Amino acid sequence: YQPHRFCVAPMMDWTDRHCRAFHRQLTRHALLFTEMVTAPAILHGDRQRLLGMSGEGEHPVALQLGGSDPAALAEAAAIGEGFGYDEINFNVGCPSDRVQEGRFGACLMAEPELVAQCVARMQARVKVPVTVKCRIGIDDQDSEGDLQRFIDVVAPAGCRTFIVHARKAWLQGLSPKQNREIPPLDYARVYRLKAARPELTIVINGGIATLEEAAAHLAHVDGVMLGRAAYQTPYILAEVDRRFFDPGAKVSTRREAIEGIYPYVERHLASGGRLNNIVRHVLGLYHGVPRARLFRRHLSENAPRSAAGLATLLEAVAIAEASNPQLAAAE
Ligand code: FMN
Repeated sequence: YQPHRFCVAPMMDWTDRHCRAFHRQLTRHALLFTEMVTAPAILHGDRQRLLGMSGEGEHPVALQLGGSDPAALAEAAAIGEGFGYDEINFNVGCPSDRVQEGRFGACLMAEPELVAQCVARMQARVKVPVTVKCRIGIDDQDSEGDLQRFIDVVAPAGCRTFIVHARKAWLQGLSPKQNREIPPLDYARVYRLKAARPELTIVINGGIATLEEAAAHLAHVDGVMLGRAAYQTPYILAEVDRRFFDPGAKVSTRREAIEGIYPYVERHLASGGRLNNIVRHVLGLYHGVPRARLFRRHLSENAPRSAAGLATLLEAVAIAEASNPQLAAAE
C-alpha cells in the first residue's frame, strides 16, 4: 500500500478543511494536503483556526509548512503532529514574491544544505514522515545535475518522499499563476530521477488532468499529485479509490458525495459558520453534465447570503438532478 499513489495538491485558499471534507466524500484513500501554513503563523497565530481539521474522517492528510528557519519549522512540525497530521510536507516549490521575501518556497532549491537542515530538525521532532515538495529547477539552476544534487543533499537528512512539480520555477518576472503554465512541463526528468534513485518515493505533479494520465505516470513513478483538475472537476476523485487503491471500492454518485457532507454542513452552520465557506468548493461537482451551469449558478447566487442554509444546497442538487436520471448511477 503506497499512501502517495494519489495525492490532492496543497493549494492556498482552496484546500482548506472544508474542501478536504468534501473531497473525502469522493475518495477515502487519496492523500490530501492542507494549504501552506508558515511556521511563524503556527508559532504566533490562532492554531485552532490554522490547523483544525474537519473531523476524524479527514485522514490521511499532510500538513504543508512554509519557512526557512530550522528551529521554527521543527516547533511548527511538532505542533502539527500534535493536531494529528499524518505527514509534514515542506514547501520548496512556491514561487510567489511574498514567499521569497521570507525566503521560503522555491528559492530554497538554491540552498539544499539549508533545506536538509530544516528536514533534519523537523524529522528529529516528529514521528510522522517529513516530505518535500519541490520543482525540477529554478531560474538558471535547472540542469539535471542540479536536481539530482538537491535530492542527494536533502534525502540523507531524513526525507524519503519527494513530490516534484515538473516545471521549473522562475523567481523573477512571472506571477505564480503564470508560472503554473510557463515554462513547459518536463515529465521525463522526473521519471529519470525515479530511475536514478529507485529507493526514494517520487511523486509527480503538474498539469495532470485525468485519471488516464495519472495511470500513465504511475508506470514511471510511485505517485501522482493533482491540483487544479482535482479542485475544478472534483468528480474525477470518485473513481480514485477503485482505480488506484482497492478494486472493490465503491464509486459514489455525485448525489451521494454531496449528501455525505450534509452532517458536516449542519455542524458548521450550527457553530456559526457560513454555508459558502463549504459550498464554494463544491461548485465544480457537476462539471460536464447538462445542468452543471444551473447548479453552479444557484449556489453562487444564493450560498453567499448570510442566512443561506442547507436548503440552498438541497435546492441546487434538485436542480442539477432534475430530469437527469442517469446521474443516479455512478458513471
Ligand atoms: N503549492 C504549494 O506547494 N503550496 C501552496 O500553498 C500552493 N497553493 C496553490 C494555490 C493555487 C490556487 C494553485 C492553483 C496552486 C497552488 N500551489 C501550491 C501549486 C500546486 O500545489 C501544484 O503544484 C500546481 O498547481 C501544479 O499542479 P496542477 O497542474 O495539477 O494544478
